Order: sequence, then C-alpha cells, then structure tokens
Amino acid sequence: MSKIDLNQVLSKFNVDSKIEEYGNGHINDTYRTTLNDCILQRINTNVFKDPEKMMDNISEVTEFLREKIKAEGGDPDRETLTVIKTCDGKSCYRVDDDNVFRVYKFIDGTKTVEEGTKEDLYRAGQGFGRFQRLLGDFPAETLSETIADFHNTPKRVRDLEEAVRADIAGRAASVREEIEFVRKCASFASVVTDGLGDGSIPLRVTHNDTKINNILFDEETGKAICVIDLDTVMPGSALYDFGDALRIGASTAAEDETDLDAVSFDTEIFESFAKGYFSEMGSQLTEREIELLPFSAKLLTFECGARFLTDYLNGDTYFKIHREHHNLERARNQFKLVKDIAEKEEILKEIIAKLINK
Ligand code: ADP
Ligand code: GN1
Ligand code: MG
Repeated sequence: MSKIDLNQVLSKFNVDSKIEEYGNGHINDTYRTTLNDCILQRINTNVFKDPEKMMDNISEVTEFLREKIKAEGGDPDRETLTVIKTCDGKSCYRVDDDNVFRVYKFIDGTKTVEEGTKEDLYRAGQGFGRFQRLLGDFPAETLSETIADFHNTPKRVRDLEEAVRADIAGRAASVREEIEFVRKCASFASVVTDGLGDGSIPLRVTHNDTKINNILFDEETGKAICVIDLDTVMPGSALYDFGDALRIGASTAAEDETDLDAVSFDTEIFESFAKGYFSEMGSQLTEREIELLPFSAKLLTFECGARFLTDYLNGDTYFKIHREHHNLERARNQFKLVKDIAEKEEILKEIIAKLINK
C-alpha cells in the first residue's frame, strides 16, 4: 500500500487535492480529499473479488435512487452516493489486483454515529426503511452477488466448523466455550434462509450491512439523510437489514466492548428504530416478516459473532483489527448480546405487536 501514490490515483479521476485518512469502517481504506470534498476508497479486494462488477451494482443502484429521490422532491446529491468516474469513464481505477480505487462525492454537513441515541435510531430506522422502499421496484436480477452467501447463516456456521478443523492459527483450544455457543445456536440459524428458499419470506433488494455508521446524519437537523457503504447491496431479506441495524444500534455498548456486563440490548431503542422503519416500510412488509423482526436482531447478531470468531480462528484475515484478540473480543461481545436478546424476545414481540396495532 505504501508504494501507491494516492495523488497519482486521484489524478485518474481528474481530482487534485490533499488527502487525509477518514472514517471507521472494518473493510475498505477510506480517505477524504480536503480541497474539493471527495471520498477516495481503496476497495478491499480480499473481500470483494470483482470490484468492477461491484461498482456496476453501485452505479445502477445510485442512478436508480437519484431518480426516485428527485421524484419525491429530495436532493439526490445529498440523499444518495454519487460515483465520480475516471477520466476514461470507468467507475473505479485499477492499479493492480490489490489496489483498486473509487471516488465518491463527499457529502458535506453530515456526521456518522457509532452508538446512537433513541432519536438517532428512530431516524436510522426511517433512513434504512426509506432506502428499502425506494428500491422496492429495482430490477433485482440485474445485480451481481458481490459476496456469495453473505447472510447465509448456516453457511457461516459451516465456515466456523471448517476453521475449527483447520485451526491454522492454533487458537481453537482456547475458544472451546465460544465454539460450543455457536453450535448451540445453529438450531435457529436457517430460519431466514429456509423462508427465502420456500418463498414464505420475500426476496428484496437490500443493503445487507446496515451498521449504524453506514448512514449519514445531517449535522444540523440530525435527520438520517444518506445510506452509504453500498458494497453489499444485493437481493436479500428485509430481516437482514432490520436485524443488523439493531445489532450495534440497540446495544448499550460498542461492538468491541470487553466489559460484558456493559453489553445489553436496549428495548426502547429497538422500539424507536422499529417505529422509524415502519414509517417507511410498514405497509410493504408481509406478516411473516413482521413476525420475525424481533428474531432477526438475534440472528444477525449471532451471525456476526460467528464471523468474528471464524476470522479469529483463521488468523484475522478478513476484518481490520486494532489489537491482538480484537476479533475474539468482538465475538464474545456479540454472543453476550445474543443471550440478552433471547431473554428479551417476548418483550420485543409485544413491542412490535403494539406498533402494528396502532
Ligand atoms: P467500510 O466498508 O470500510 O465501512 P464505508 O464506505 O462505510 O467503508 O466508509 C467508511 C466511513 O467513511 C463511513 O463510516 C463514513 O464516515 C465515511 N464516508 C464514506 N463515504 C462518505 C461520503 N460519500 N461522504 C461522507 N462521508 C463518507
Ligand atoms: C463490516 O464495512 P463495515 O465496517 O460497514 C462487514 C459487516 C459486519 C461489520 C461488523 C462487507 O462492515 O458485514 O457486520 O463489519 N462488512 C463486510 O462490524 O463484511
Ligand atoms: Mg462502513
């Protein structure tokens, strides 16, 4: 990476500027250009094997969203990402297989939050709900699958078993308890994939990575204005987006908090997010989807925990880590949250029933 001259990369997009590191994602390297407000990203090609196809997805989705936003009287320059093309009209620039870059317009006057308030989560619910609603009639068949089996939870459990068997980092013996926890939860892992398979849950175009820092909030009004990080926009289930947003959004602690007593699921925040989400998507959801909303928070938190544990066993090759046992700490945190959600599932069901009957 150090060998790459980022200014030279920017010149390929006809952008000339100073650059500083930016953001807090686990996947791509993000930079902000300080003179003319662009976001430069080195796409993680270890994660996204075909960046050109991914950028085709993103270009199609953002162009589609632009038209929808315009039709609703919104501002497409702020309410969706804008892909800046290279001088020769491409949506990314490939230096070599490990160094593929893209540029977006920087959306000014916005902030991201890592752990939001009740109000932030209401707005995030609106933002992610609106995103899903606007893509309701997007031609799903034109999208490529940027990561195969991304939310295939049973496959994630099988990947964990594979990592245990291979044990390439020699860590399996030290995480027996966590591995057993995944095995115990495997009984509910296939609820959504089974539903998509037999048609009882509809396939929709979804974001699939609705972490709370993947939405930009207006600095002044606090409104959730733009859903970002569109790398995983693919056909999926509304339950993936709902559950994943609450995984961090309704947790009382950061995803890597090591004091597990501080980690619990805030039912009021759950209610707030669900209210915001229903205000946009309520009329589109099927009965089965509504029934599974509380469960989705548990499922997606479990899935993410299993992924962190797998990466720990594989020697930390997927998620960016900032300390030696970071992925294990994240996994333990997520599993604590799964247990807490499981204990609160009845309360969550009552909250949803109340919102629906309003
Ligand atoms: P990752 O896949 O690594 O999470 P993201 O695309 O989410 O990468 O970008 C990382 C961070 O950069 C975001 O959380 C956000 O703070 C910031 N960011 C990304 N795109 C924009 C944009 N167009 N305008 C303003 N900030 C952005
Ligand atoms: C990654 O890219 P980012 O930081 O928004 C990951 C998500 C995980 C999340 C856990 C493409 O999200 O699936 O839920 O970390 N994205 C990808 O924090 O794997
Ligand atoms: Mg992100």
